Formats: sequence, structure tokens, C-alpha cells
Amino acid sequence: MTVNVGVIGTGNIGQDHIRRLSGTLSGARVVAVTDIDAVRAESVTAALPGARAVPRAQELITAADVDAVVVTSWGPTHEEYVLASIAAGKPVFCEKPLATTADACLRIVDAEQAHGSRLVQIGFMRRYDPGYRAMREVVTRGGIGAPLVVHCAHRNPSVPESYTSDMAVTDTAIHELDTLRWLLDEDFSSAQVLKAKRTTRAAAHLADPQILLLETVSGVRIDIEVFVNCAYGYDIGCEVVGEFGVVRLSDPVDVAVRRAGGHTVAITQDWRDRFGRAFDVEMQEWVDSVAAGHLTGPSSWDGYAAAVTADALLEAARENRVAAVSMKDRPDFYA
Ligand code: NAD
Ligand code: ISE
Repeated sequence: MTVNVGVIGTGNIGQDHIRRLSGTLSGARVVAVTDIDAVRAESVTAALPGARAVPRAQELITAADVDAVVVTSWGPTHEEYVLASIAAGKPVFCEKPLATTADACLRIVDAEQAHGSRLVQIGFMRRYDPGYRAMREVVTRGGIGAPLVVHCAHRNPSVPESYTSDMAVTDTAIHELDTLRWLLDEDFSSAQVLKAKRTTRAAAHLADPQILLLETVSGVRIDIEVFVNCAYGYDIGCEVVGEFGVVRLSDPVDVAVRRAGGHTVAITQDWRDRFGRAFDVEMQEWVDSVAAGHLTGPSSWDGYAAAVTADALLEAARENRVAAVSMKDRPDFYA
């Protein structure tokens, strides 16, 4: 079976996923795209034989030849398009965040349960990264004993003027909020935000870097450095300290150059380079699971859990205190 996909949002990652669905992967083709920027949507179809640009997202979602939907528009539009896909009974892959607040995520969780089977997958691609998968394997089989402390770094070389201090949580660290929950297999209980000395490279309104502190229900302590004007590259770090060992994410490079008295290893420059392989595996597994009629990837409950934690971090930053992370009980539907 070939899955006919409609894509909403033809910006950076939308075009990236369209390329992957149309070339790199098997079992899918893009038949329709839409964007509020109609010129952009049209220009994308020029390189996509058999695909058309549709004026409105609702029309794309309900089109008879669209089997499944990919949402890669801006975060505040996700809730509407995911709910419309559920109403149409179509599987939907939604880039992070699932929605911008925990309440909005719950509306999606409720609608999906009312539908009766899983339709939503969220784009937490780090779960498909070979490095994070290998770390999780070590932690799960008890290779370092019980995890006690986790240190993370999420560094981007630079961000646009429009990037805000809250986005360090909702747009950037949202990846760690999901990955760490998956890696440690437990939820968070509390959250705190520390502002570090500001880099002179940050816009005047932006706190950068920031240190996010989390505690899990069992008491594991986590620090996440988010530094989005680090200048030198796109650098992702994660180290889990256990009772009798440490497991650390390696850099995803396979060559090092020794030359002129030096030893150099390249550092990736953006999320496309760093997680390219993870995006391919993630999207192939989604296509295969849509064809099989049984979704298995990160769920709308995972999107909700990340949003609850993000909300707690924002509250902690606003009120300069430790905030509780209060999750609802997970329905059996998402067990
Ligand atoms: P972008 O601005 O490059 O593209 C977004 C596109 O959506 C634009 O073309 C815009 O015109 C379109 N759009 C906005 N509102 C729309 C609407 N109501 N209907 C239809 N189209 C609409 O942004 P981007 O960098 O591609 O990010 C898109 C989403 O993907 C965001 O949610 C972002 O957080 C996520 N993202 C995830 C990763 C990752 O590492 N997983 C990386 C980048 C972006
Ligand atoms: C972007 O939207 C992503 O998801 C990237 O993975 C992240 O590193 C970056 O900070 C975000 O803006």
C-alpha cells in the first residue's frame, strides 16, 4: 500500500519532510500541500509531480485522496489541524509542539480517545536517534545501575530576533522534556529555571543561556543548559550518571582529521544535520505504521506530558520559584 500524504506548512521542516516522503523513504507519496503563503506552497509542488497545492488546510484534511496528514505549520496552528484530522478519522503526524498549552493537548487527547484508536503521532525525533536509542538500551538493561543525575546541553548557534526567553522551553528544550521522560521511563515532579550570565550575542529581550532544573518522581535530578546563541554549532549533550557508571551521548561523526599537529572533529551546524538519520527513521516508521493501521510512535499523551512540564517551567521562571509538575493520570488508552 502507498500512503497518500497531505502536508500543511511548507516552510523549513515541511519541505524537509516532503523531500524525505517523496524520495528517501518508501511506501508514501505527497499528493497535496497547503500553506498560508500560497506562493510558497505552489513553488513546492513544482518539484513534486502528481502533487497539488490546496488553498485551505481544512480542504486538504478532508480531501478523498489524502490518507494521512503531516502538520508542519507554526505551533499555535497545530491544535486546530490535529483536531480536524481526528474529526476526519485520518492519521496525523504533528511536528512539536503538539499544541502550545497542556489544556490544548488534553483536548486532543480527549478527541483521540473519543475516536477510539490512536491517530496522532508527534515529531519527537530524538527517540529515533541511534545515540539516544543506545543510551536508553544501557539504562533500561541496568548497565549503569539506577540513574541518579542527568546533565544535558541544547545549544543552537543563533536564533532570530523573534525568539523569546519562553521559547527556550517551549520550542527548544521541549525535545529534552520528551526524551528524558522516555529515557528514564518516568514523569517529572518539579521544575525550576535559573538565568545565567547573559551572552552579549543575545538580543536585549532574551535570557540566554538558561539552566532548567527538573526532578523526576523517583528523585533523579536533571539540569538542562539551553544556550541558543552559542555561535560555534548545533551541539546536543546528554549524560546520565548512575549508581555504578555513566552513559554519555557521543557526537554523531564518523571521521576525525589529524593534520598539521591537530585532531579535528566536525560539529554539526543545525538540527537537519544532527538529526537527519533520526528524522528518516521516524518518518519511515510512521508511514509503515499508518499502512499497518497501528500507530506506535510518540503519542498525544507524550505531547501532553511535555506541555505540562513546559507550563511548569514557564510558571517557575515567571514566579522565580520551584513549580510542581502536576500530570493527570495516564488513561489505559495510552498504556
Ligand atoms: P517555518 O516558519 O519555516 O515554516 C512554517 C510554515 O507554516 C510557513 O511556511 C508558514 O507560512 C506556514 N503556516 C503558518 N501558519 C499556517 C497556517 N495557519 N496554515 C498553513 N500554513 C501555515 O517553520 P519551521 O521551522 O518549519 O517549523 C514548523 C514547525 O516544525 C514548528 O512547530 C517547529 O517547532 C517544528 N520544528 C521541529 C523541528 C525538530 O527538530 N523536530 C525542527 C524545526 C521545526
Ligand atoms: C527547532 O524548532 C527545533 O526543533 C530544533 O530541534 C531545536 O534545536 C531548535 O532550538 C528549535 O528552534
